[in-house]
Amino acid sequence: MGKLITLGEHIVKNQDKFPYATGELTALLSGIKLASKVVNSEINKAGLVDEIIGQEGQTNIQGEDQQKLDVYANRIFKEALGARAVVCGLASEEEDDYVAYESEVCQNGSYIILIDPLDGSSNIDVNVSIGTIFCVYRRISEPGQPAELNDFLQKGREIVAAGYVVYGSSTMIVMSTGQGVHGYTFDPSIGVFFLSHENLRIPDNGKIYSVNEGNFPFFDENIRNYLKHCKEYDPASNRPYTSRYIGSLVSDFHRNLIKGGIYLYPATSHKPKGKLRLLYECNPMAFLIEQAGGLATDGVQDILDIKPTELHQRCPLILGSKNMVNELKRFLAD
Ligand code: AHM
Ligand code: MG
Repeated sequence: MGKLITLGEHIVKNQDKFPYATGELTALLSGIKLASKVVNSEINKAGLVDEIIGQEGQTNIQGEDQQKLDVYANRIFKEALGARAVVCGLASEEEDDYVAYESEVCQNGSYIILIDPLDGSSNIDVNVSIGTIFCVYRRISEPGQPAELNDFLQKGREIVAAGYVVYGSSTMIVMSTGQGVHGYTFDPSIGVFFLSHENLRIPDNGKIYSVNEGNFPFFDENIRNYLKHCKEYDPASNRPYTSRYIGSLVSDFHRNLIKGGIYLYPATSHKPKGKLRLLYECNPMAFLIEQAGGLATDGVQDILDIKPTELHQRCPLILGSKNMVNELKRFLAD
């Protein structure tokens, strides 16, 4: 690339192309940038500071143990966005209900955010990459009032911006405001995200399939047949495919985005709606993959066309390279 362009500069350079060019979205994205730097710094200490690793001693609304860094990341994003008065409301995997910011200046904000502050956090204590996932909508309630539930229950098609932070071998923000997907890599020595991956496109064909195959006996027959197909020997169609599963959605997604591939977390007999949450896991990733030229479906319809009914609803997720997703859809149609 040869040019040093920071995330902040790149956002400002492109802000006149944002759907509503008021500067508010630019401020919101700066809030995310700041919070992710703070969270990144804390995550990097996780191996050193024993007290940070382990259970917080609380469970979230879905009955899962919260780890300390989940709680920490949630607080940092909530405070960074609230203090800068850039959103009127936030919904988070770590909050039972949505948060409607109380200050008058926040209530005048045009945007709401949905966030999974630390996804894949069960991987922290084994030094595996984890991430933050977010998406942003225009509110549909009247400005000047507290945010309402309906602001959060919009279809993914209405997303204005979405992205993730991957806290990995290097830390990156990958995001889209609806004009393609761009990646920014963090230089920890000077505390700056630089544009490193401009206009990311997922290859139409890939060779990687990512799924928790331990769930094989609990999948529908069509999914089982597809997984057998992935493993068959057929050089003409580039099979067998390569199996890669980290168990950290952001990391699995990021690899497949760069290399081409398919990620699936289908329904199982004991999780009939799958595991992942529509509003702050599936929708942002579906927005990004479509922006990068790929597809995302729950097996029946595009993820972005699902009308949400609950904040924490789950849904099956299949997403990735266009031709691989279409191939899997043919198995589902059988
Ligand atoms: P979390 O939000 O509790 O961290 O769970 C989401 C994670 C995803 O990152 C990952 O893709 C999936 O759960 C892995 O689930 P499993 O261990 O069932 O394969
Ligand atoms: Mg999660």
